[in-house]
Amino acid sequence: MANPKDPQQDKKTENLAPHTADNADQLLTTNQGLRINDNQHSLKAGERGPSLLEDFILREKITHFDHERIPERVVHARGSGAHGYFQVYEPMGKYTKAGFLNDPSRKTPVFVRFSTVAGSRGSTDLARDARGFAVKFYTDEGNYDLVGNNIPVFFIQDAMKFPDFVHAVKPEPHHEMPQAASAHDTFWDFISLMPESMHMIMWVMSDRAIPRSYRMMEGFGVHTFRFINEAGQSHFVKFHWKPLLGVHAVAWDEALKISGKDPDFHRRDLWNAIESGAFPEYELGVQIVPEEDEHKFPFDLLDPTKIIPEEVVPVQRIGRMVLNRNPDNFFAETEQVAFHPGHLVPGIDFSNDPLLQGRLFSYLDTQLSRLGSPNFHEIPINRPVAPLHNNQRDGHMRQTINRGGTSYEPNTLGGGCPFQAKMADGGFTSHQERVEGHKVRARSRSFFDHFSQAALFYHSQSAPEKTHIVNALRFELGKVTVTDIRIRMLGLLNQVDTSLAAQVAAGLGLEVPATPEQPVNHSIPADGDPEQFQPFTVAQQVTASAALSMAHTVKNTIKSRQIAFLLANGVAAEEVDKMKTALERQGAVVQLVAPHLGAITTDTDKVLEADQSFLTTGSVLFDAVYIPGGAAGTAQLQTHPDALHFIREACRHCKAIAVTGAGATVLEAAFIPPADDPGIITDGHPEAFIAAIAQHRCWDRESQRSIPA
Ligand code: HDD
Repeated sequence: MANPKDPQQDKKTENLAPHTADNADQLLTTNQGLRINDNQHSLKAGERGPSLLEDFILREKITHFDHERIPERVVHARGSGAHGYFQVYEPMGKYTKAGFLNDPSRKTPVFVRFSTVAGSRGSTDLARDARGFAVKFYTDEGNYDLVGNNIPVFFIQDAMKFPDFVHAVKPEPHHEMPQAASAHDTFWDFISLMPESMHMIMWVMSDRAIPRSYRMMEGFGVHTFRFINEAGQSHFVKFHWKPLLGVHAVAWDEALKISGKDPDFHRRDLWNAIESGAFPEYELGVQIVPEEDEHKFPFDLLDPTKIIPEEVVPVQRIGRMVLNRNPDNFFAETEQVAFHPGHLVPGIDFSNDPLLQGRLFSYLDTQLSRLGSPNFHEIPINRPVAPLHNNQRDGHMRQTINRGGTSYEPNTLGGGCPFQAKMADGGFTSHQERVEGHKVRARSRSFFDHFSQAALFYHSQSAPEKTHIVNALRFELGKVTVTDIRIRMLGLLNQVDTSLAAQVAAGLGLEVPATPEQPVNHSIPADGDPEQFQPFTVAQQVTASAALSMAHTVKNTIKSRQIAFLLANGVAAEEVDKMKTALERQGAVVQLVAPHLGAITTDTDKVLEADQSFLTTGSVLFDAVYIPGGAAGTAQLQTHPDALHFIREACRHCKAIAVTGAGATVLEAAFIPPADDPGIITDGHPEAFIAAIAQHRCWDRESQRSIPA
């Protein structure tokens, strides 16, 4: 019988990894299996005497505790994981021989880790930052890792700059501030000298960098990869993850407040969604480019600061990933999982993107320092499901007990085993790309258009999204203390879009510098010819791309949306029931928020139980607000400062608000006058409310109404 006090332990008993342990009905032991009789007291010389060195039980326990921590990841330290599976829709044999992309009947197990980049392990989920989107596919042919982000481009073009970039964005070295934030001098100092970062800067200053949920963000492999088919033919490929719930973000003011109210907001959201059966789903998309088209784009396919617009090469959706199981143990799984872009399977290969090439060194190296041993592949979460046989031996914490007298190849004493695998047996061979060149530290001129795609992104945004980018830049550069850095940034922004630069400059009380003094690229070698490094611009194939704006995302579902019902004693029970039933039928989650926890009396015999009080929650943790009628209840809310703040803040953050009956009086008390606002439902129609919530936000409200929070 399982321990009834631990629901986590009670949950799952099937398909457990080989080393899974639980304590249900077990006796307490040391790590050597000795049963412990007293876990309360150390061994002492007399009741009030000194502790004895002999106490091996105390020493084992404390020593283990002292060594509980491993170094956090240098980047992507803050993360959350989930298990699930991936299933391809149709065989992709025309392009790739990868087994898991060819058998629609196969459910390939996956483990996904979402993360922020800059913050420490305990930092807030809602930092303005790129999000990691790393997927480990446990395929029959070995583990394949697609180690991507929620943004399709990167800050730099060459891995050589990665440590500089990370040092610049991390807390400043002298005082270790600020945590999980790019709004500080060193980051913008670096960026202002690095024009190649401008496209990525547009993305991280946009709302993509403050997602509503890990379940509502896209993922991208970023680099161009290769698909290789049975015939050995190569196609270039860009990977995408498309969330079925659409791509949605919170407001910046909201992100700041969520960081205080619930720094685990994304982690909790992912966990709760999976626990409740609202499994996150994403479709895997690919953009495929035949080899012969490599040079047909106005940018270099190997440049990780560029996208292929979806209007130019459409994204084909080739399969679906479902995340349906939370980890059993955060440390063992989410913390110890080791991703590496070099974990490949036959049918997928690299391109020469110089950022990717550097990553191929970094990830293995970092696991050695973080997990402490070349045997990290033996940790349960990292083990392939494909059988593993080789002559690698020993090392710290080796688990495998290799049998036999030979550990080399070729051999005769071991019967020649293990054998090299023929290609027909799934043996991996690298794509035989023809390469020749001088040994140089250099970058192709084809990488030097730093502004056209930054402009493409900016021009593709809706009006509210553009405003958010302007405000993000005003915020971030407003935190910069060195005026020269701000001015350099205005010079760069001016080359993306003059009105963007002018608006940011106005917010900073500065003038846009005369352009171009010279769009100097400071990232040049000591003896480099500055002329050679001058950026240029090339017309892109499209001037705007609908796929880049979140305004065009999926807006037809309220599944798993969090709806606050504000109520107090005397609330109209029938109205609560009706709205709750309608919303829950659509998969939304309703929480009753009241001035106090416990029982809430209604206008009938029915008594409701409050889920939250105004003290334990806040509007920023919800997607929408409903205020039911009932004269006594609404009378209380009308004068309750926290209730009024809740409503005004939700309104300011452009959320859907619905009232029924006397609920309208609370809206009036909150000084929210009736207006032509599709997000405020005053006739209480559940259908209208559902439609408004599905829109995610009514962002136009920001410019049309000035409701203070
Ligand atoms: Fe990286 C972690 C994604 C560039 C070096 N990276 C890491 C993770 C993700 C990415 C999702 C977290 C994996 C996890 O959840 O454990 N990184 C990217 C993307 C990049 C990128 C999409 C550019 C397109 N990274 C990049 C470069 C380098 C690194 C250029 C080094 C040259 N990244 C690392 C690392 C990390 C890492 C230091 C830290 C922890 C780890 O690898 O396992 O090796």
